[in-house]
Amino acid sequence: MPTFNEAENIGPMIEELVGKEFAKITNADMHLLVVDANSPDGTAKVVQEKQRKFKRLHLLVKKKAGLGADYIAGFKYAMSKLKADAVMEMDADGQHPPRFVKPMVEAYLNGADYVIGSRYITGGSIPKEWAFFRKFVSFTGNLFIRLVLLKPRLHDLTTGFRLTKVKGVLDQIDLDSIMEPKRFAYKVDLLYQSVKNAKNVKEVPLEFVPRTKEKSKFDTREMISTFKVAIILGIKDKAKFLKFATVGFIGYLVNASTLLLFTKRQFPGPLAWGFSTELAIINNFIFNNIWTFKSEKITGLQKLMYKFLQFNMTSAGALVIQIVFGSLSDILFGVAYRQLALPFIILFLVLPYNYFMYNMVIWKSWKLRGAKKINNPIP
Ligand SMILES: Nc1nc2c(ncn2[C@@H]2O[C@H](COP(=O)(O)OP(=O)(O)O)[C@@H](O)[C@H]2O)c(=O)[nH]1
Ligand SMILES: [Mg+2]
Repeated sequence: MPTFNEAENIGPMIEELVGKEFAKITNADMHLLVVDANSPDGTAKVVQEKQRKFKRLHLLVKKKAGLGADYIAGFKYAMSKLKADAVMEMDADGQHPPRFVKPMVEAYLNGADYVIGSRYITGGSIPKEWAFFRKFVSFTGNLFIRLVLLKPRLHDLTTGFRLTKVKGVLDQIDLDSIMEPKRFAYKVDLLYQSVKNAKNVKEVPLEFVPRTKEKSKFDTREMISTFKVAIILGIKDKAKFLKFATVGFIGYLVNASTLLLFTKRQFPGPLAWGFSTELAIINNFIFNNIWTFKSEKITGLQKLMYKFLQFNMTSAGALVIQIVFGSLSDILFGVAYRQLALPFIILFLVLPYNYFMYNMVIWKSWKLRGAKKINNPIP
């Protein structure tokens, strides 16, 4: 729990979290580590007083280095000094109500290695008091990051309330090279890397409540840096994208050459088009499977058949896009512009569509258990 000038909030927070909530969690050894950025208002003193009452309360006071950097110092302390099995991120100002800690821990005990306290799933919420514009920015900003990072299945990528298993997830991340450690944007990079390492990601609802005193430190600069991190992470996967484009191009060559061959052999029109297109689809499926998405390679005859069928359906979706937007272009610009319209439609619609579907449907690499199972009894 990072603090900067939270002297008023930290006392009641410790009482509620350590005193009340930790007592309800009987099958995990819960500790609170406060990482104070040398707050001039005496936050650390309040914590020290509470330490006399609570044995499982720890304090790390350090020079203010920004939220991300201070969190990282906290993670390192938790891993090396406290031998933590998992760490949580949580604000001190009451915006993350302590009663949501227990379901997060339950999700972890039920096998999740990364748990997201989510404001955008059923049961979660952003403050009703927020003005419409703020709600809009929060939701669309988050949606933008979901799409850029190709993680539309996760609903809250910017939440500050999360649980990370140390072994296999946090200990695989190079914490010293996290992007934007001085800003809130570090959260997006940390999430991206954690989700990559995690085998079982789970979202648990969080009711995000408004801050009681003074205003938020999140401003336009923070927002821009958050988007920046998302975009950089998004294009980091460009090696994969290049392979995808190469396979697509080879698919085109297969399509064109076999069409020529079938035309020479005087196949009936629909057969020539149908066979050559299907050969291109088969080519794309095989090479994407063994090359572009080799780390998510589909194996086993049954799964291959199922995925190949799905792949054909995805390709049919691309066909629909071409028909709809091709016809639209015919109406708007006339048939004479078809040769110009085609590359535009392929480049800006079909390619992103295919890439998205391949990543999210056909070669989906990560597993997300639904939020339904949150209330499972702890085994
Ligand atoms: N250690 C540390 N804590 C910080 C820093 N900036 C903010 N915090 C704490 O981080 C939490 C979230 O900050 P807050 O201003 O409430 O962010 P917001 O809720 O997103 O507007 C609070 O507990 C703050 O006290 C910092 O630079 N260092
Ligand atoms: Mg806050």
